[in-house]
Amino acid sequence: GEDLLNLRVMEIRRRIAVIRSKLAKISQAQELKRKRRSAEGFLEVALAGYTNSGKSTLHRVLTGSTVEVADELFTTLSTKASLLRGTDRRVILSDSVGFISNLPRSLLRAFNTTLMEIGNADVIVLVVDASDPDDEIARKVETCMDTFNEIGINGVPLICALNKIDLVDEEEIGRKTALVVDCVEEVAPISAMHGTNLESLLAAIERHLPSLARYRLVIPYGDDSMSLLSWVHDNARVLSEEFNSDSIEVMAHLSQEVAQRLFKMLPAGALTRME
Ligand SMILES: Nc1nc2c(ncn2[C@@H]2O[C@H](COP(=O)(O)OP(=O)(O)O)[C@@H](O)[C@H]2O)c(=O)[nH]1
Ligand SMILES: [Mg+2]
Repeated sequence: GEDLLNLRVMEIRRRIAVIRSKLAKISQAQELKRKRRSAEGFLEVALAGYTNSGKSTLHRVLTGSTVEVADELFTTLSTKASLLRGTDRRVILSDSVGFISNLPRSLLRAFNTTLMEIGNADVIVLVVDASDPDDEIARKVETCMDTFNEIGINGVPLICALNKIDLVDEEEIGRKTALVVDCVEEVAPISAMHGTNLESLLAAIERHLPSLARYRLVIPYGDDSMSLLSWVHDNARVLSEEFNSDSIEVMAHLSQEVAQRLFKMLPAGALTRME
C-alpha cells in the first residue's frame, strides 16, 4: 500500500517537473520571438482571460489564422501570434495562456512566468465570458487583476472584451459591463463566434496603442542611406519620399519608440516632429 502511494507521489512529481521545464522552454522561446518582433517595429496586443472565455475564437476571427479551438490545458499553452487584420498598424495579436481555476500551487508560479510575457504587450485584451453568472465574472476578473498585480503588470492599458453576448440579453450585457468597467479602460461587448461588434473592439484597441506622430526625416546620401531608408519603411508608415540632390527627404508616421531609435541613428537635426 505505502509503496504504491510513494510511487504515485514520485510519478506526480516527475510530471510536474516535465510541465515546469516545458513552460520554461516556452517562455524562453517566446521572449526571443518577442524581442525580434519588437525590433522589427511590431506592436503587440495580448489576449488574456480564463480558459473557455473565447480567446482562441477571437484570435481566429481577428487574424484569420487557424488556432485550434480546444479546452485542454496544453493546446493553448504556447502563445500563438499573428498579424491583426482590420487596422493599418503593424500589430501582432497573441493568444496567451488562459487562466485556470484552482491551479495547484506548485504550478502557479510556472504559469505566472509564462503569463509574465503579456506584461510586454502594448495593450492587453481581457476576454470575459458574458454567459457566466455575475458572481463568477466578478471572481474571475478579480483573480485576473490579482495575478496581473502579482506578476508586476502595470501601465499596460487593459480593455475588456465582454464575449458571447449572443447568449445574454441587453439588460444582462449592461449589468455585466458594470461589473468589470472599473477594472479596465474600456469594455467592448462582442460575440467572437458571430463576429458581432468587433469593429468597436478594434477601435478601442487602436485608441490605446502608442500614438503615432508625423515626422520629417532628412537622410543624407552615404553608405547606409539605403538600408536606413528600408528600415524606415519596415518600421514606420511612410507618407512620401523625395530624392533630392544631397539627401532623401521622408515624411512618415512614427511611433514614439521608432522616433527615439531614429533620433540616435540620424545626424543631429535630421529628424523633425511636425505638428
Ligand atoms: N455562444 C458563443 N460561444 C462562443 C463565442 N466565442 C467562443 N465561443 C465558444 O466558447 C468555447 C471556448 O472558446 P475558445 O476560443 O476555445 O476559448 P479559450 O479557451 O479562451 O481559447 C468554444 O466552444 C467556442 O466555440 C461566442 O461569441 N458565443
Ligand atoms: Mg484557447
